Amino acid sequence: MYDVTLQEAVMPDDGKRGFLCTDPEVSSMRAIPKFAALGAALVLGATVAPAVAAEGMSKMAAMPMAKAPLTIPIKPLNGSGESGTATLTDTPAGLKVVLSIKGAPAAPQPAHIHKGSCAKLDPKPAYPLTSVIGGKSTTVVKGETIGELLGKYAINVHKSTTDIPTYVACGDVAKSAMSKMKI
Ligand SMILES: [Cu+2]
Repeated sequence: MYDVTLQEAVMPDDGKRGFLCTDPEVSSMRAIPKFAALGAALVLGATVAPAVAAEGMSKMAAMPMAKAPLTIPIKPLNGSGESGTATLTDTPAGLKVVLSIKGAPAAPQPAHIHKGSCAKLDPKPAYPLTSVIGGKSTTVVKGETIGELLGKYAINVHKSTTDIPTYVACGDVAKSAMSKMKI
């Protein structure tokens, strides 16, 4: 577009390398519209941005109430003394599952979403969750929603990586669990 000839040059004063424009007309005249256009784009960007933000806000306000997080209690099993909560949130990336367990060891404890309920659990994991370490675990399960899991799935925590068969905590993905929970 611009017929600008650039020439590498060593500045005599400090020895730093730089680029010099060899055509005085190009540097003084033709280069100006380019910067003027850039300035206009910046001004335009500044005025457009709030409009985009406002649109985003209205979209958020229009989201259904199902987007509200669901917190379920995680109850101890087999005398583990481990209990806490699982907070499920529908996000654009998938179902976010955050486990917060008290009395958990520092060593990793495998955790999953299983089909069924804590009382009658399908032993085969439906979705793996990030192992609980020090009582904490956060996972985003792609392609899942609270609505899909509600009343049909449970979240369980296993004793250790070497003792998977022993369950230490479990919580049913159910809305009724919320009312039983002490916040
Ligand atoms: Cu499991």
